Amino acid sequence: MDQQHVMALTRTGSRGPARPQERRVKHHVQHSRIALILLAALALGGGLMQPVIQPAAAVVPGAIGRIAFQSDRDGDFEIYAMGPRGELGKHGTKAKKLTNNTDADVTPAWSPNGKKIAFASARDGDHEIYVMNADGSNQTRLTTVAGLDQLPTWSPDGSKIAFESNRDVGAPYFEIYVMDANGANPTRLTNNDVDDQLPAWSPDGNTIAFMSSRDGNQEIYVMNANGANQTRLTTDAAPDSYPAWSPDGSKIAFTSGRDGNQEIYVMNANGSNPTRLTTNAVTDSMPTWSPDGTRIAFGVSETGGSTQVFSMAADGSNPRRLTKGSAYNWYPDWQAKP
Ligand SMILES: [Ca+2]
Ligand SMILES: [Ca+2]
Ligand SMILES: [Ca+2]
Ligand SMILES: [Ca+2]
Repeated sequence: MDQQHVMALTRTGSRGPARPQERRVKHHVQHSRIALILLAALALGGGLMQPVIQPAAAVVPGAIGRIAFQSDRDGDFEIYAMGPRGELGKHGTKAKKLTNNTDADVTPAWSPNGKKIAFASARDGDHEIYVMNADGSNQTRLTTVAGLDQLPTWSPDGSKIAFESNRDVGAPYFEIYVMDANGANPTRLTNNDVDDQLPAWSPDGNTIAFMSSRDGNQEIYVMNANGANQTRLTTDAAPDSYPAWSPDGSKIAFTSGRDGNQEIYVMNANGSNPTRLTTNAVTDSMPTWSPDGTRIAFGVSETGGSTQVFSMAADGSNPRRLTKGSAYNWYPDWQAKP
């Protein structure tokens, strides 16, 4: 699994942890209330409040923002971001390259406020977690430990980042860790002789979904954000991986091979009612929800060797290809518009 996963990141791709948005929705509600109060004050008292009202009214938390992904279209993997309709069609725009170096930059994860991107990069010798602004500026390393640190996922309040790592000496397996958003206080949450990977923080902040092979094959699990109460949600002989929370926290999308090849599924957050969303002969993987919950972006391996980012409605209908070319375009992560 180690080698598989390294390969996944450097060539065949990997998936997107969930980007919790519920807190932003709460903020939106709060902002709306504040705006209403200010509007009332404005109506009663004149125009003094106008400058305050404007930014509050302009906030649309949970609105569909850009889609970050990793691509090797320029020779090695970099992080890119494109508009929600992708690079094709009348409304398409070319993706903007946010990193630029000769080593792998992979697995982007938008911060809950949509202003930063955490990602993994091998630029300093092995995979470490970095963070940068949404425009690619101010790229800062957060981890400094030998071993693969990758797959970051933010807590919904933006204060912490969970990730997977095989850093611990004598433990060649991946475990889930959490650290402060500035890289301080890394703490291991899982501890066993199998791989625990692909953390995805729930929108309410209480739960981290992840993939583990502890019961014989890859299954989706959840645990408390402090590592307690590790509980299995899937029970299928095929690999189940890449959990991604819906913005309201009620559902988890994931990848499974249970019907013959890799497809996207969705289940209730307690594991009930798994439902297949894609049906085709190629690999569909790495789901990420749009911040308004209406669509799911995911990676698709196409015949001929390229991989592309697609999106579809949350019920699996209306698939739309978002990237083009012959490169690997993988691992989408959907931004809540700041
Ligand atoms: Ca690079
Ligand atoms: Ca490292
Ligand atoms: Ca399984
Ligand atoms: Ca498929």
